[in-house]
Amino acid sequence: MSAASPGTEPATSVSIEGGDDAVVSGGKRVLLAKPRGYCAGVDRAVITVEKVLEMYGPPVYVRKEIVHNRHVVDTLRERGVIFVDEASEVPEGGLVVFSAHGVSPAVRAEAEQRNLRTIDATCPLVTKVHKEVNRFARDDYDIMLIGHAGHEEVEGTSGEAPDRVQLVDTPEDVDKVAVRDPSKVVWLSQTTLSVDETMERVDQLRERFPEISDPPSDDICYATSNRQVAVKAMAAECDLVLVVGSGNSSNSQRLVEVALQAGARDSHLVDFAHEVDEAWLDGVETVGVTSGASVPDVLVMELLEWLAERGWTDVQEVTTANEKISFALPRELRSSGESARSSVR
Ligand code: 0K2
Ligand code: SF4
Repeated sequence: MSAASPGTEPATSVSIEGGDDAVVSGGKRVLLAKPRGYCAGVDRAVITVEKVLEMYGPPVYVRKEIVHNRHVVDTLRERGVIFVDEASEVPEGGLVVFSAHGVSPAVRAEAEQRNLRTIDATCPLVTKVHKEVNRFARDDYDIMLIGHAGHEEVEGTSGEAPDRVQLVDTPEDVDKVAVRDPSKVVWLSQTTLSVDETMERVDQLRERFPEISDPPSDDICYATSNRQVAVKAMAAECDLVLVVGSGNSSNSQRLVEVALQAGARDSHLVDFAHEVDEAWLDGVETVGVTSGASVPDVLVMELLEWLAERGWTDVQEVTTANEKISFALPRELRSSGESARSSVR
């Protein structure tokens, strides 16, 4: 994995800002990770749905959750979005948005067959992995796709070349894969995995297939890895790390695991501040706070208020990188919203 992600300015050192230990009683403090929350692909996907609603009016259909966040999905549903599991649930001729996690060619074909109008909110960094799968399949490679079984992104990516892609999720999966020619094997990955766990899987694969090729560029995206670096920088100082994010959000779940592996005494994933169990705070002085790439920052602000009401008023931001990246909207929507920011934030 490269040291600096594209679109990211690495902080020259870990900076901690905003605290004043002298005025804090009982050593209670919050370390707030930066970067956290919305990535460029999520912002683009949420704006896409908002623009489609604005331009065409409800009902707008979205296949699967546009991003894996309960608040975002509930808010858009209230505005007239109908979330469906499959394109087959959209009325003939209707308008459907594909989620940020991407879709397989079979899903596109089904939509076309039903004469659906489609708008694709797949993150460009997911599309990049689809293109890699196509390229290596064309060159007749066996592709080891490291990712979580059943995750929508993995279903879409492997659907590009189902005969050539084998999924590697658990350590045991490495023993199960079979290749035709050990000199023509490549590993690719889901964008939202734990960087460290992925490298463990790669090491295992390399033991079996010493000639395995690496992806042309990192598949785990800048946002996923930056959020892991930030939580790692503060975890060892934290008695508790609270990660705001939904249970089905891979990158959010990974932040809990990374926090624990990096030395946090305890860590939990919560959708909303009211889900924090007061018992988690027993004996706690330093609370770390971060959020997944699909999480509007308003939810983090609510958690900080909740903590402040209980004495954690000293908030120090721990900055490990400054993200500058943004993506253009899907072509169909560009003229009306190029510089917009999503309102569900
Ligand atoms: O982390 P996940 O892939 O489960 O997805 P979200 O929580 O929706 O985060 C945005 C990532 C979307 C595509 O990579
Ligand atoms: Fe794109 Fe990464 Fe965000 Fe997924 S987490 S939407 S790949 S930027």
